[in-house]
Amino acid sequence: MKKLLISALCAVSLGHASAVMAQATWKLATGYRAESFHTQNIQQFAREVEQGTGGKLVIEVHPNNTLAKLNEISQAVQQGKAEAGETIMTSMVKDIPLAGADSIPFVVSSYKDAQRLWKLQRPGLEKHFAARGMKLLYAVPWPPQGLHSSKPVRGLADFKGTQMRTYNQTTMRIAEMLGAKPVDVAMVDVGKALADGRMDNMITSALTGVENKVWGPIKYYYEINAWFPKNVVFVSSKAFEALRPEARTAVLKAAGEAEVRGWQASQALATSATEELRANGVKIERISPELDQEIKRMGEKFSREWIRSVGNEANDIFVPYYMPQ
Ligand code: PCA
Repeated sequence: MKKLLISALCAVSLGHASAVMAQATWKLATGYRAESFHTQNIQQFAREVEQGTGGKLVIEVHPNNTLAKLNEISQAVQQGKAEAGETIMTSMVKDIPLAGADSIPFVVSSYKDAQRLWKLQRPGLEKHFAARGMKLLYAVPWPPQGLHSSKPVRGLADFKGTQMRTYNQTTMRIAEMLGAKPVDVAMVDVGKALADGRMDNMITSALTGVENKVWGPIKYYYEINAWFPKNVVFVSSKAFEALRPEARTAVLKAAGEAEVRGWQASQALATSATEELRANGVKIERISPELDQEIKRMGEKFSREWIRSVGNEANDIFVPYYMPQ
């Protein structure tokens, strides 16, 4: 009897141990603030994953560059410092040139086209992520990128020698092409850089202007709709594969829903943020047709450089993008 009891007890505790072992916590690093709509969306994704897995998988979100800096998040996941991460895709262009497809100026000018481009970009990107031991979960765009400036911008000459805030290699190259001095400033430090007089202008969303309360130093916003950069959320393949099949399915389901929700939020914020800039005294204007032509030409030069750096994979995206069946 005693023997029986002991073996029954062992079975109970073994059962318990395997349940505990099946529980996992993922640290997810992001370089954006907790209040950012991207981070809020991730928080909801985390809640849905927790519910969908019956509490077997907990995702702990570490915002604001606290676990790893924005540009180092993909390495942090590859090195196992975090199980999961979110970064802006273009932060990875050195390693994966294809990641820059969404930030070529003047290719995409609407959410609908941004969605088409994402569908074409995703398969190639997934392969590159997989080759580095990562699984891509979902991507959400920032609202369209416009030009914020402290002074009116009428022609290319108005960029010459100005301090242009950049947030990655792509925006740095654009600043160079415009004859401006690139000043690297993280999204979370834009307000301070403006207050310190370290920047005169920047190309980013109206939303990023609002989140950093740029009014005051920034007096003009030009809706040039230059590109729709995306943030991408990913996890180490090892962490993902360690999950039970049902948990994997729950993660992918929640990721699909987060993607749809994120695109809707981005689109709604695109309009409301521009209105908020206006309400705070920023003049919302259009650039002159001459400048428009000049920056479009610069966009073409940028895309030629990009295609050269990517090679054949660029065709897989842009042939169907420009010639849909
Ligand atoms: N905001 C981020 C990236 C793109 C955007 O709209 C930033 O300015 O850093």
